[in-house]
Amino acid sequence: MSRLIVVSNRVNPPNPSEGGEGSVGGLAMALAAALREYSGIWFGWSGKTIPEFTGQLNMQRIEGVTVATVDLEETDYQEYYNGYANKTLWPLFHYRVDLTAYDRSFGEGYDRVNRRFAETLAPLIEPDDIVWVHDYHLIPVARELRRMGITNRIGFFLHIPWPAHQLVVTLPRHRQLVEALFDYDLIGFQTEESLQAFEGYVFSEVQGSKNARGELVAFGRRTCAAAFPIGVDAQDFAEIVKSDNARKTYDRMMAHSVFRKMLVGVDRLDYSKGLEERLIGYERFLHDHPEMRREVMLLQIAPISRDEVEAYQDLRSRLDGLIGRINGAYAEMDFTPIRYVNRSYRRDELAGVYRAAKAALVTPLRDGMNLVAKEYVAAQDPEDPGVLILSRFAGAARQMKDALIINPNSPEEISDALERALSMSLAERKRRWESLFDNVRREDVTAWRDDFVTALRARPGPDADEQTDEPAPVRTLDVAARALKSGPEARAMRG
Ligand code: GDG
Repeated sequence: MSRLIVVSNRVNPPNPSEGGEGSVGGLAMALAAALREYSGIWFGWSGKTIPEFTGQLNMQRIEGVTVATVDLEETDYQEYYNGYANKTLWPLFHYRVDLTAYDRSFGEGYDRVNRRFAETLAPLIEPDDIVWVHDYHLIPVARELRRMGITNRIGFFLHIPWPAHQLVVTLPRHRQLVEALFDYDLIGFQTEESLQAFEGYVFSEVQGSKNARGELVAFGRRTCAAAFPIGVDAQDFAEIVKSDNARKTYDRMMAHSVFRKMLVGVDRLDYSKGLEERLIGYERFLHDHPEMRREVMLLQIAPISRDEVEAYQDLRSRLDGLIGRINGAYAEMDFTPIRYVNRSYRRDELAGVYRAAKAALVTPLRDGMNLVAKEYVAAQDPEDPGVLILSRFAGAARQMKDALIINPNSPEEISDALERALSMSLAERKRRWESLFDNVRREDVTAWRDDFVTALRARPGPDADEQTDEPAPVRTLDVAARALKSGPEARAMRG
């Protein structure tokens, strides 16, 4: 079988025997699971900077995964990572035009680093390899590899939302960015909504079309785009929750919340996660339900993220102020309504925390998917499950319809959902959880990976006959789209 080469900005295989300590990003968990299954290489940035770029590869074997990394220059780090990735694409793709920096030097740094990555990676690629590039940091990698004559199948998966057309066109180089995506054989999005937004851009901005095979045609090229909702390793999570460390953490949390119901939030400290809106919703709940004040407490775990970027520093100080205000107003001598923690925990400890929580608040303003929602469900006790309160703007809301779905911009909706979750009957909690867990288990990380890799392998190689670019009759298009779609029907079709 052909090798798989995974390319992502950071290369960070978590150590499962240590409970995955240190791996805060959702991406790392998902990719390590994929690479242990297929032989291959994980390529990306080492996380280190040096005075001058050398292109020297560091090869290592970490946790059963062959890892190849390269160091970047300080200017690369500032322009590509802190700049174009974290100050331009991240805010824009999360609908925060107000926080988006449109700085030309960032775009130049982004192109330069993507070229450097491609030049370092190209010698590692063997003729039969398939290459899977991840996320918004690395969109132009395929373009650069193609320029060097690499004809292997290359796929791309976007972990964050693809935004509406009107937002994409605020980018000065939007056309160039989208054109670069047409150098991939397959483009994966988290949701149908993102897929449709991308197609909307292609059809109306660059007069692209779909051909009879369901491929997108534009810029004189064709590619295939589909939704592949990412999942978690549900089986593994359900096992971790039985480990000693998870049980100890569970006992500790239960002991600290005697006579109270614990609510939990777990998020990187990021403005897309709706932390302020969540706390304001919780404050509204405390205000509107004096009878329940002594029955609840909120544990918010929020490891610091991207703290060199001003918007993240600002958010951190606003959160400090907000939490101080709420605790000041509602605390008693023996009770603090919000416990706020800026460090990260081991994965098994997190599992114990999830299990001890009667409800989870997952309230992003925009999120590609959100793995915390799925982990929370995977960690519940089937005989006494907690309730998931989930933002309609998380990609996960498309699959997790039995959560209490809320609009995170509305403090009233958050407050009402809390009231409902805390007074929900055991029968309703079980019914909702069973349906959620069924989905989390079926649409897990293995299904995601296999769906994507199978679809990429199925793409015609460079020697394939020319295909028709005639516009498709509508019925044929539907069939092609369905065949590509991930999900239970598609998997059932493949057996
Ligand atoms: C991007 C997209 C998409 C958090 N705190 C700790 C910890 N975590 C882990 C969680 C979860 C992961 O980090 C966060 O994943 P999310 O999906 O919530 O969010 P992003 O990091 O923004 O990820 C997102 C994802 O990519 C995958 O495609 O779902 O939409 O934005 O796994 O458990 N892990 C540990 N200690 C912590 O304190 N060990």
